[in-house]
Amino acid sequence: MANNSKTSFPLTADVTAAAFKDSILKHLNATHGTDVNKATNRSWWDAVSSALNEYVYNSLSQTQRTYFENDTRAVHYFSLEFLMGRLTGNNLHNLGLYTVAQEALKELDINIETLVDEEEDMALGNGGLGRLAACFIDSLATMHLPAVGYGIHYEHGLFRQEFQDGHQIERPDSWREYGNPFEICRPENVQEIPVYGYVETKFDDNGHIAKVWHPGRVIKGVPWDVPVVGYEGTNVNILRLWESRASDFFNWDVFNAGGYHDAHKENVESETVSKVLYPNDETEAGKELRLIQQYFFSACSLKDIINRYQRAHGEDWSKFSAQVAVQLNDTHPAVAIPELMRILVDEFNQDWDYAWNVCRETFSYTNHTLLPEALEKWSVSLFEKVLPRHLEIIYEINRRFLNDEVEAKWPGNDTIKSKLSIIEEGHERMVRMGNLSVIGSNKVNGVAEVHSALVKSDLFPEFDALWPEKLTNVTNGVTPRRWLKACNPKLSELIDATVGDKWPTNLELLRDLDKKADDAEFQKQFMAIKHENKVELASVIKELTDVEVDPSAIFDIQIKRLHEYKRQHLNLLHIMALYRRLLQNPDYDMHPRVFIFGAKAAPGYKLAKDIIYAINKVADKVNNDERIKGKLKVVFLPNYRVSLAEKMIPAADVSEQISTAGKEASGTGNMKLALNGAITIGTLDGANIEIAEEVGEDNVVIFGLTVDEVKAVNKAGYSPWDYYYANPEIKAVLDWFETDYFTSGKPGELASIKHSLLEGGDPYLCLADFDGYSKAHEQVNAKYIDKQGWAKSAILNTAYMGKFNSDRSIQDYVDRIWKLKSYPVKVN
Ligand code: GL9
Repeated sequence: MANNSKTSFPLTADVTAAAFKDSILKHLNATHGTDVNKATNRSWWDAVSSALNEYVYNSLSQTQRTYFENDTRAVHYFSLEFLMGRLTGNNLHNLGLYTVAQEALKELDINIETLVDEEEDMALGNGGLGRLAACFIDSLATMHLPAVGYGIHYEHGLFRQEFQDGHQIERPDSWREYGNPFEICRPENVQEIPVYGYVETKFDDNGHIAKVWHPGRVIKGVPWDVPVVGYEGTNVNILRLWESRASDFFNWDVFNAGGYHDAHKENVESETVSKVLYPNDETEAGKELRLIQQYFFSACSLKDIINRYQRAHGEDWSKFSAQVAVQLNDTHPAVAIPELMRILVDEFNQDWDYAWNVCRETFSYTNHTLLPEALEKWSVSLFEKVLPRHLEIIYEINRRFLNDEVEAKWPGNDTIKSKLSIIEEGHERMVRMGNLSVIGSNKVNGVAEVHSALVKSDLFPEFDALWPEKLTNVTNGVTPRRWLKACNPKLSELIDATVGDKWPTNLELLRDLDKKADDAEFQKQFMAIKHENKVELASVIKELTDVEVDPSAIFDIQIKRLHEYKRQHLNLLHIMALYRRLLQNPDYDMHPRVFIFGAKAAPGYKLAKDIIYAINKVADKVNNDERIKGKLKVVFLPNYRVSLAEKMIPAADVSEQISTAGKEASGTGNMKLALNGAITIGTLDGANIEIAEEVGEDNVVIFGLTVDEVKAVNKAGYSPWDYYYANPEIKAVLDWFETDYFTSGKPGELASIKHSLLEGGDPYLCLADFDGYSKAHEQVNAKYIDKQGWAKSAILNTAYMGKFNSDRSIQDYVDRIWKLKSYPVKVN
């Protein structure tokens, strides 16, 4: 590498390693108050971040000024989760400063990789939904689109996972215990958010009804801005995260009146709102605090948007929906709909119909799951307690919707009315946030073709009949900056040398790699890189689990939240079957395999935790069994998170995407793995279907029941016992769970898995798909042994993943929903 090499981006073209080094040294002292003799890794990381931020802040100011001066329409992405991961490497890459920083640090005798490992992941999300939000804001900034991400500044992100004797233990995540260099507090934009209390009905002089909400408490929202650096660094957008604090003026009265305890209690309760992220995965939280979180951040964000709007347009609301698009990431922020109604009607005295039009043109909603347990509902009584005025507004929205729109379409049809009503009648009346979201939005999208089709046909068929244009699809995507360029530098270099270096902003350019798919020399280079990545992952595995794995084995990876529908236990059943085959026949023909898992289970999800425990126990046994001669290894890496994914994905040969058809809305890990040259073994579910279409059927291994077959099986009455008795291997493996073979001296410790698959009815059809899955794995094995054939398929996976770029997803949102213009910033 040339000394003092320069970057290739115009913005940072003149930055030399020498200059960057000087900047690091300057900040080490001037910003962080230490010096080269005392500096710890943490101080060096701080200093590098500060040096980097000089460029970030310059672009940030100019971007915000450009948007303001052009009075741009902008999208506001409302999400309870942003799973950002680490920012140092990402921001260096996006500014084109990574190599410069690497060189500068080398001169200081510091390894850049050790340094970026100092950074805690910003884990303000659970999984795919939160990571999608992070990829989307990266694409928005890269595509020079005016956008703000809005969310919660959780003090604790997703829990840290440890294993104790194979059991998952949750530990608090304190990602910003000692500060975070990538966020800026903005006291000038603090908001006050009322909750609780009661509504008073008043009559004005003309006899008009006015509703006055007398809140029981006010929570202060303090914004923290995280700059979102687009690729090439010209546009820097903002992710604004709200921290809750006790409101000053409200509680001092209580305090002064001698109620120290009461004031303190209220302070604590207010600060609790942004304390923790709910660790649920596709389950409804159903907690008062969660509803308050949803309202708190939605209300803060709307006030913030309205303040900005009013600076340009005063109280002329006619341009509001032309300037402001709000995307609701799932139903979590749906309470923003009645909140905007409340602001327009109660605070700015707008006519109901007028306000309702503004609302409907402003909001759009993305549905991320069909699982009934994830469709949010709040009890009417809770709503009334926390947000009494919003409940009234919801009733009015609902009354007009049912009486006008539904009645016009289906006169006198009470069955349809009760299905479409925002209020679910029953022994406890509930507010259906999904229905509210559809009724209050102008577009509703699913996240992959098959999922969007099911949203129309199964979840919201009547809404689709009522508004045929409203329901649409935007297939998910992932940012190739983080998920190829930054995480797989060796492959990225090879790609640069083969198709040029423009692919990070135009992933379709990878298609040209297909010309090299049959080229023996290129195959060798491609697979050599995969091998080096596997060697690196092997050392991570050794460090984290003390298990030695052979990088020439097939690395077969399943990484995602732990959930029955994702079927980690199907993977486990198959591993146990392989183990059994090897025990029965030591010459059983298979290329050595390493099955690698990463997954957190929701703390209250008992069976998910049992599955983790079972995998760990089977791993212990298998990994230490000399009889199978190292042909089979199983590892479960603890604390799966974004930064660990970045180490696992480049090293995968096989990508496990084995959800029951119809259950995984899209998946995005499937995209990251295929992009890095892994071959998918998967069901026809979510985006797997589109991946198979893009990469071609020779380059994926598909198995299992289709969506329609799953429906048919369930309709006919599925009995897992049939498979148990018909297939001796299934029976043997299931019975194994009840012995103490894997839990010496403690028989029955793993029995809950067998139980769920038999007496429990096997709701996700593991046994029905077992045989197909097992045969698919034989196919994978045969394919791997054909070295050229495998290399070709791996290359073609990388080559044909262009569609799954999150820039393409964002372009679809822009064309179909947001109608935004891009404003590339000229930075000087
Ligand atoms: C999810 C879906 O389950 C995934 O299939 C989808 O890829 C993502 C993003 O659209 O959304 N919906 C959902 O609730 N989660 C998803 O991953 N869960 C978590 O984020 C934990």
